[in-house]
Amino acid sequence: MQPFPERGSAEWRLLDAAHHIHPFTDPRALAAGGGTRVITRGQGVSLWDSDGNRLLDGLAGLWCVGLGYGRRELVEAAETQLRELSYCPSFFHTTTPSTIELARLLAERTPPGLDHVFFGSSGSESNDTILRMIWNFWDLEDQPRKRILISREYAYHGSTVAAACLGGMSNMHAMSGVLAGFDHIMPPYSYKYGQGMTPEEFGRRAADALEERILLLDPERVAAFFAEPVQGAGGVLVPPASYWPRVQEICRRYDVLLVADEVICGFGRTGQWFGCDRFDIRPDFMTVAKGITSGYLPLSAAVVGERVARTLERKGGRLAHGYTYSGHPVPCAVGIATLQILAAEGLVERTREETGPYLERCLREALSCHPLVGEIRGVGLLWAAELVKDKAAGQLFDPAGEVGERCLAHCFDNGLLLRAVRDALCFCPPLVITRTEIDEMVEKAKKSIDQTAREIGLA
Ligand code: PXG
Repeated sequence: MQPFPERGSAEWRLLDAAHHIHPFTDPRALAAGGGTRVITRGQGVSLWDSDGNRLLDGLAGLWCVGLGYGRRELVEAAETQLRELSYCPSFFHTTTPSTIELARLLAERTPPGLDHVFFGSSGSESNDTILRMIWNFWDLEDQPRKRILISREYAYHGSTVAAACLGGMSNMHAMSGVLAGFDHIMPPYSYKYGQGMTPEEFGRRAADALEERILLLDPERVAAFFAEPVQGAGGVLVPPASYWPRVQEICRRYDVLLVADEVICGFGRTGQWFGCDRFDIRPDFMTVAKGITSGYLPLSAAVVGERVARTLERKGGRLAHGYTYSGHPVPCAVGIATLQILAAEGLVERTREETGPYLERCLREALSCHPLVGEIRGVGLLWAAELVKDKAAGQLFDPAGEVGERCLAHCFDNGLLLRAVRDALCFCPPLVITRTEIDEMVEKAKKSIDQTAREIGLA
């Protein structure tokens, strides 16, 4: 039974405006746009709103619903666990079978040497966990001066205080400042920073920015480098092949720990189980969340590599860190079921060999020659089409974001949910998407881009 009454769309909108604060939303813009869209149902890659309109979800919720909506197996996994044991802490020398089993499965699936798992409920929490472990690690290794964290501009690592400082989003820094000890370097965003260079050259240049910063700050003070294999919410920034090998070499040279934030890239998104597999990255930590439960329930994990795990175990004593929901059995049960379905249905391979390449082909055929589209970039089922002011000159819009916003509104009206990062239209559909649904998604996106181009006089 539904625990709330039936209400019409207008009433939901009024109540929402009165009582609900939306994340990353300007309330005045929300009101000016007619209020919130109330989503009531989902199945596969489709969502329906309270007015009965169907929307194709091209963003897998918020980069998370890998298996699509309405999966019976995930609902049953949650229900079975809820009936059997609805909660149990992991604090007092206790835990549950689903918690242990998911930790085992993660250790098995992640790259070699990443075998120890600390659970949380969000990517932000797990990045905070990792950060505390890093500082603790360097203290235990008698290098207490190693405190500085480096990440990249446009990085998103979460919204807790530490994660917001770690991220490189200027609007977030503007809201509450950045604590000392967090530093940001240029991201491998070739369209913006790499014009005139070959991808090989630019990849090295972007990686060298890390070395230059470490030297500037003093290697003895730099604790770790946090980075996504492919920056997702930064606008799907795919690094050139030369980037990751060099970044890893630099981290090793200056003994800087490497954290791979796999919150978006994990669980098949790039056509491999993890972005680390795709780019041959061997990090000291991995952050996972989102796709781990296909977004059905909140769950995240800090996966800890051998070097840090050994030090914490031998010298760390009692870990002074933990969340009420660390290792919660219900999301863990859904996580197990998610991993099982990903494997049983071959969704990682399918993304790599079939749907990913098909999406790329469709995007290139539909949009490569479009006067508004400067670049199409991506990997697996994670893509972006960068809308630009001057395609011939490789020039972005300034200020950024207005055209992307406008295009997104057309997408909505055309029954397609996407995300615009600045002016990059991002595609991150559920991994279960079919070719026919990919056709529909790209067709609707093209129609919306055409409408936008006409409006701004670029068609
Ligand atoms: N790391 C990465 C790489 C993420 O994408 C987080 C950490 C934080 O996870 P939680 O579960 O704390 O949200 C994320 C989350 C956007 C958007 O605007 C993206 C995310 C969250 C909110 C908005 O695209 N990613």
